[in-house]
Amino acid sequence: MQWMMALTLAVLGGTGLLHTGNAQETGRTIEIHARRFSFEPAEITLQKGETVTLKLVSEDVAHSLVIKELGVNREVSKGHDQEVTVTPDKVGDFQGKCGRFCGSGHGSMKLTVHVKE
Ligand SMILES: [Cu+2]
Repeated sequence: MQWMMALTLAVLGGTGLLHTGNAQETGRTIEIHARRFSFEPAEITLQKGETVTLKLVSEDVAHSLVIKELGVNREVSKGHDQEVTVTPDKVGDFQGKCGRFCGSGHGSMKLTVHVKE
């Protein structure tokens, strides 16, 4: 089922607003640590039009980072860092969350993404 979700997001991402992928693009890398029950940092700021690599690191169990509006949906298990690139093309504050149930505090795993002009 995961791949279907990824495919759906890829299709949605292709409709215009945003582009994500695994291309070897140079640019800023932001490391995001996931652990029960938070993301560290809990807030990041991106520039509109800037391609940034988000490096996901899990410190305990499997988590995922879902930022629906930026087309991000990536699972990360302990010891298997994941990189996902994102190029936001709209300004605003977007809410990321953990998409993989990881325990009682799962619902409080939030990541706020600010996209500036
Ligand atoms: Cu979780």
